[in-house]
Amino acid sequence: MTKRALITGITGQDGSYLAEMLLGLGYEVHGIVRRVALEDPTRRFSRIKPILERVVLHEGTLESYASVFHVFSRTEFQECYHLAAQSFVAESFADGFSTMNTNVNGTHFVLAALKELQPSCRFYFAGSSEMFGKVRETPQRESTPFHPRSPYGISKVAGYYLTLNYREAYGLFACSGILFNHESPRRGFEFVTRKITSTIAAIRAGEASELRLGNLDSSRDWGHARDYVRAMYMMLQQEQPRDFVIASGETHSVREFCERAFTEAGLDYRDYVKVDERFVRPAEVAVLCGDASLARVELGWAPQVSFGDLVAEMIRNDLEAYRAGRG
Ligand code: NDP
Ligand code: GDR
Repeated sequence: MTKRALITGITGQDGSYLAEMLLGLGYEVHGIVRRVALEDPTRRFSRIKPILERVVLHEGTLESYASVFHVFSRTEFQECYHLAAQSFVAESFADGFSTMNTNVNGTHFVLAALKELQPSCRFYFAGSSEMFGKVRETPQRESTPFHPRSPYGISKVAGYYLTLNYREAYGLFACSGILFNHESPRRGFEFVTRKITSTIAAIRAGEASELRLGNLDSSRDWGHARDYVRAMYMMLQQEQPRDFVIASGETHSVREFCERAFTEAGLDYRDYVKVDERFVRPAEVAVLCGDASLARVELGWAPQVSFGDLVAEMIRNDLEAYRAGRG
């Protein structure tokens, strides 16, 4: 029987890679998209353009239980990957209320609709290393206590516990991936890695002269999104639902990312990078480094793309986009 999967957030970085992977595995892939996206398909569907004809899109928003309920009342799914969220940490300081609304209520709506209508559908929640925040131990693993440092991090802790509660209280096959930062040429432009690589391409094209960043000393455990969506899929194929940390196990500072990326483009980052207080966060997560041993042992998951290859791929893509007039 063909398996049917629903992806919330299918237009995002992870949603687009996951949709491609599931189509490749023979799944029928459905996604929830917002009305604003349907009205602006050229821009909003850019990541899923190559697969648009092969996926089924449902208009809906996470802001409304009725909207989510409606999707589950019409089609039966075997797997649900709940990726939709306000995912930009800095924005969550600017508007914590809407971040909470989308991320906490949105997750609760999906879980409640599943329990009501499709209790046998397997559920994946997109948890985050931001839940560890002010870290209590390094590297961080599944048992490390949470100490979120932003409304976004708090919303993900709430989503994690909602998922756990629906598993324990109602027997749903519901699990959370605690994913560390993962990037790609499809990363949104406001996230630091893409901000760096796209600005370098603009500098090379003579359209920018500097790169203004916040905290250069913060460090992240960066992997490639394609590797990380594979882990999401693997989590839903387990015999029993269980939560996993997904990480590369390496940490690099923002400064180091800059150094690599500028060097890759034949430039010296010290000539272009300026620190700008506007990009410094009210509370920062200083260093993240994950321990994905459990996923290696239990799921057989391991990342395939190294930090160096990730930076090179992102730079190549942005330089090429400028050359082709798509910058
Ligand atoms: P993106 O920001 O690229 O994508 C977010 C998606 O959520 C988009 O499809 C967006 O739709 C959708 N969305 C946002 N708000 C709503 C809403 N109110 N109703 C319906 N859809 C909505 O995120 P990523 O792909 O990078 O991340 C996927 C998930 O994983 C997120 O939950 C994120 O928090 C989490 N995560 C990401 C990590 C990373 O490093 N990338 C690490 C750990 C967790 P639209 O296109 O219309 O805006
Ligand atoms: P993060 O990603 O907050 O880790 O969340 P982001 O790329 O935004 O920041 C990473 C680090 O870089 C520092 N930084 C800057 N960040 C941005 N965006 N812009 C800047 O100019 C800048 N200068 C320095 C930040 O302070 C931070 O320390 C991402 C998102 O995908 C979340 O949804 C996800 O849950 C986590 O990764 C894991």
